Amino acid sequence: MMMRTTTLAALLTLTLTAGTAIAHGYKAGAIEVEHPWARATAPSAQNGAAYMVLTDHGQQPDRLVSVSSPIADKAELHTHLMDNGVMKMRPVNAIEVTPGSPTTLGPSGLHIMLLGLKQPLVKGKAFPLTLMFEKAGPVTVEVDVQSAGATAPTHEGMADRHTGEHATGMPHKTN
Ligand SMILES: [Cu+2]
Repeated sequence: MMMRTTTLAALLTLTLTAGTAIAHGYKAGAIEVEHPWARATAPSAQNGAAYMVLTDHGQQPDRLVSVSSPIADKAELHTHLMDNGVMKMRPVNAIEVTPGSPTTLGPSGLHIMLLGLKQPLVKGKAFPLTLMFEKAGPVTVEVDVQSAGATAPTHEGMADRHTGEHATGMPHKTN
């Protein structure tokens, strides 16, 4: 038991300091996971989100059914919905991946929610995230942490829907 814990800790330390100079695509069976990334979080932030592109190179549709990461208490599959003119996040049971039609997870759309962060997401670092596909099985990817942007997701709904490239500057305070 002792040894397992130590190994896991060593592995975690290694991956957290590995940085971004790794070729950044992963495969699970016919599923390709491209450029997993996240936004840096404020030190006080409880939650973060991870994004990526999922491509199915096979013949059959597949589904991302669960996610986990050692850096968060819990990880969920989420989408954004408009509710009375306010963008809100909702958990979904699965994210579909269809041959010939890549599924993009990104700000203001489908995303992986990291709940109860054990440490802030720091720009320039990376963290492991395990994706479980219904057919293709599990794959662990390294998520690159990029700059915070002006509108890091919060869990209560997002006032600013335009979270794209022009977002710069201060990390969003989430509590
Ligand atoms: Cu969310």
